[in-house]
Amino acid sequence: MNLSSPDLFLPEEAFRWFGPNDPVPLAFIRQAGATAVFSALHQIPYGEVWPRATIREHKELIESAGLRWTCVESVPVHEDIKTGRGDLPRLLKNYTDTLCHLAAEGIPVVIYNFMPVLDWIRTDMNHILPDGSQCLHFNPVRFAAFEIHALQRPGAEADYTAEQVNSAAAWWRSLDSTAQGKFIQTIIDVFPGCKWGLNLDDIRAMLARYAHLRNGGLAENLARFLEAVIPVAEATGMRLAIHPDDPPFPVLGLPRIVSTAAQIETVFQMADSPANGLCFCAGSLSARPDNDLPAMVKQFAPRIHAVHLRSTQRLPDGSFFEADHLAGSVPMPAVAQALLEEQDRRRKAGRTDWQLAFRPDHGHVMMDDLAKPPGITPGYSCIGRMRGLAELRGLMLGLRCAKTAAVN
Ligand code: DNO
Repeated sequence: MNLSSPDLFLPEEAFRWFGPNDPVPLAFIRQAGATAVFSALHQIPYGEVWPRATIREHKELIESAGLRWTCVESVPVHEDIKTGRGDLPRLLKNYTDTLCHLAAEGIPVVIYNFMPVLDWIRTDMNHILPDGSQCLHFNPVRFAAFEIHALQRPGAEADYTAEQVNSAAAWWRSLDSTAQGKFIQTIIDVFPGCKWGLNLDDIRAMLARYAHLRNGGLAENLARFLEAVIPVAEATGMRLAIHPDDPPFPVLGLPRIVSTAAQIETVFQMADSPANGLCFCAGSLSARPDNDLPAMVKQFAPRIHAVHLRSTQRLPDGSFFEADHLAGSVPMPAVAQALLEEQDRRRKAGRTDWQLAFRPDHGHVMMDDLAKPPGITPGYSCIGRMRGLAELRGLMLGLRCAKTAAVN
């Protein structure tokens, strides 16, 4: 059997690329075997239009390295759209203009998220695993220390057990002021691809802007966003993919609306269109024990437009770390199988866009990467992601071969 045969109908392999300043260059991505990148114009401030010429330049850069730009990750949603205040008509028009420009350049998928204030959150970017490699880690006690002692968010204690509050205080006291400062930056400097130099007062101000939102307010604001952007996506042949909350439970006393199957279903109902789809992020969703990942792939399959594959290991105290791609709490073979089946269904239905693209999401810092100077975006090391991609590629091939063998 020819393992590179197009008849195996495998998903497209992608890597995230943060642009010309990414310490992992396009050439390495190609050497890892990926054929596409998920990329964005990180230099453009949130809320501004992405000019078509700048999109084209970025695309040409990617293509000149022998890769394709098939998915934008992300066109960020401005905080005013999430809070429902400010010059919404201008912001929504800017977003739809950006979609039109991307569509005109032939880029079909856009990922975005609707997480208030912060994108993904971890409490340790260099958690050392028994084999000496490093991964990202979330510990609720340390996050409690951030909320209660660093941010001093009123009422934060009420979101934790007495034991967690006590442990958080003890842990916070064990840090000297340099370590406290470093820990705070770990939490607030997590906007992928950009360094904003935010401080605690900035976060307090951002949080205050959500204070007026009643129950359901964030969902209403997402519905307003979808009402504006989905018709434009439909008209231009663009597919939008919302990224789940990471972690998939409430933090900082803020609402979360994309953490569970029921919530994703609600998002789909807000605009009942194939253009209103999902970025299936296995790692994010897996940090919640009641998310059944293979079942979620099956439930949302027709509207999955982008895929992030990684795993987390949940621990009894509510913490989790990012495990190897084929280890941890995610039943990756069943997830991969469900994705392959969705591709087969799309092909049978005669869809030309049957092929899904996945990227190995995050990777451990390991081997030579451990000795590199700081500069790698947390989670986006080269070697660890390449290991993940290689393992996922092998898994998909194995599943395909097993199917072919069963048929013959
Ligand atoms: C983290 C990423 C997220 C994702 C955005 C999408 O590594 O998966 O930052 O790109 O949330 O908008």
